[in-house]
Amino acid sequence: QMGLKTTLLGKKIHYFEEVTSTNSIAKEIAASEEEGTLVIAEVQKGGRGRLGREWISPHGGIWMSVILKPGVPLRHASRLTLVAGLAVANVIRNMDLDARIKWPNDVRINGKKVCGILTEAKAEVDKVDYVVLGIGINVNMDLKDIPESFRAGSTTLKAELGRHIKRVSLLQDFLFELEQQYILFKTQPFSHILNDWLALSDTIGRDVKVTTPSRIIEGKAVGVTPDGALVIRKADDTREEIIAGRCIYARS
Ligand code: BT5
Repeated sequence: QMGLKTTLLGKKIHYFEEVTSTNSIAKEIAASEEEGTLVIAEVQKGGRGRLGREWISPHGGIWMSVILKPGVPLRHASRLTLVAGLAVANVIRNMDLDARIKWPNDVRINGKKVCGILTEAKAEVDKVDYVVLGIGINVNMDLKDIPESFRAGSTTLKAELGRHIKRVSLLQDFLFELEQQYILFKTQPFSHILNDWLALSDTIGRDVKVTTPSRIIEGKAVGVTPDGALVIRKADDTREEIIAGRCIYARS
């Protein structure tokens, strides 16, 4: 037994030694599962990032997907990315590490990525049937387990703390925190969560370059809309809202 402190999240857990992607499995079973069901694996052979990118998932990390059925309009599904990022950042900060969130989905320590989040939703007309919240946390891997091309921008909790971390306790703490944030998400105006998110994000105020599948937008990140879109003020002083993209901080 996992000894979970949650009532909803992790009530049912599908545990695997090895999968292609926990998000893919979660999406396959989501329709017939209750909200809160978890898919978790020791290793992912085809871990996915956003926009077809890969997520390196060797032994020692936490690779999991949470099935949620918040019944919100599809345009609000991306809010859950912020909810999950906030929960991960809070839990890592409780370990005395200075975790910050880079819009939209990276949790980083000293500028290095320790966690990524992949939110996938299915909607009927406008209301979501389910949201699969995929969360990858680099816990006990050695940096050499991360391919050289990604290593410079990545870190693990073990590398930051200089010790091995008990993954089960971390998972318990994280699920508890995520459940708290999810309850707030469902019961409070989203501005409350957004304020907490903004306090932990280091994106606002930065000069950024955001790449979307269709174009590149450069400017200063000046805010986040209630749906989690990044607001960029461009050189010509016009503003643009970007719902999804890869954000790179310009050197300053
Ligand atoms: C993400 O995408 O950050 C979302 C990652 C979500 C992973 C979870 S694990 C459980 C669930 N099942 C899945 O298949 N996925 C989810 P994105 O923002 O696109 O970032 C991807 C980029 O991060 C890659 O192109 C690399 O540069 C970098 N990267 C890949 N693996 C990494 C790792 N383990 N640690 C740090 N950076 C990594």
